[in-house]
Amino acid sequence: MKTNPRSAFRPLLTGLLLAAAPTLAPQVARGQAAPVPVAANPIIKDKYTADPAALVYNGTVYLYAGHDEAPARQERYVMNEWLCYSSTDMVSWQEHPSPLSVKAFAWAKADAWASQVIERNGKFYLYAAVEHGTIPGKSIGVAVADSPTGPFKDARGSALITNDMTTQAKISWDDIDPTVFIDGKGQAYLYWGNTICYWAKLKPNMTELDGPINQITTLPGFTEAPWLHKANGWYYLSYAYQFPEKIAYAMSRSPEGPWEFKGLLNEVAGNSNTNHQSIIEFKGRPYFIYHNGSIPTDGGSFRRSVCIDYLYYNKDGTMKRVQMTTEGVKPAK
Ligand code: FUB
Repeated sequence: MKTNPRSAFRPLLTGLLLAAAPTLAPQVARGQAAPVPVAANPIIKDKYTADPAALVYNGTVYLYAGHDEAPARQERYVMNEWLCYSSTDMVSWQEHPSPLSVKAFAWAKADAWASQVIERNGKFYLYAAVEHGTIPGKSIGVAVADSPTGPFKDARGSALITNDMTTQAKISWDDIDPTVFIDGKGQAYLYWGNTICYWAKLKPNMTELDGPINQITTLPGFTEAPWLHKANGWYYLSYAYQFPEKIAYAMSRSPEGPWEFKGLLNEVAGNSNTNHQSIIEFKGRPYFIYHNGSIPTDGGSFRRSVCIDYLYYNKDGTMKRVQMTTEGVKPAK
């Protein structure tokens, strides 16, 4: 397998997150110490969490994340399982037992990379990227559960997407970062990729492709981490842009495109070369969920942490640039 260039990245971005906290500028009298902010971000501090994907279901937000387990100073991904948290206010998060590990996919050999869960007809489908055991390269598996907290079981007994199904990219890790979406007519779509953004329809059973694998070619700087969401009649395709990653996005009137590039949504996240967003609306407010590397002192590109900040739309449907903060969000009512 070719070396992933990101493993050689040396982060130089420490402090970006803390620098982006304008609400921390109180009226401080001469000689008085500035108040210490209550840091809601990162939202989980006892584990390193990465690649957030949130699901809103029955008044609760379920947050799925990869588990960064690399020891301090090891600059490589060590990820063996996915994690699951839930909240009814976006501030208090309850941890659930790990819903899935790489071992649940008997055909896979390593790397519990990015995932997303979606509900259909009372079943919960978890799509995740893993390293395939016999077909060189990354692949995408799908697991199913009766509850959003799992436990999930391999839904096919084989990968849904393998590297030999997408030969256009000359890297072995282009089949990662699945995002799944069901439109108003009940058609399900899977989008994924690294360097190339792919998409395909899914059959109603959610475990088989329903047609060819397509490419989206109008996403400048596409690196990875596509995320599909809909708001106000628009479809939004946000994605990790360039490397180190910012988040950019495109808009369309259809989940099949054409996609019009709209620019940047989020800057490089503090002390992490990846960013990996998830966008949801909960109790009437849009949220931008991402990861950074800000946990002192060993946080970084391979020990990441999930953060949440508000997302705002302009009147014309475009999205305002996200302001990453230490304080995070207030309890949703
Ligand atoms: O967590 C492993 C990889 O890092 C993900 O697949 C990418 O999106 C990046 O966050």
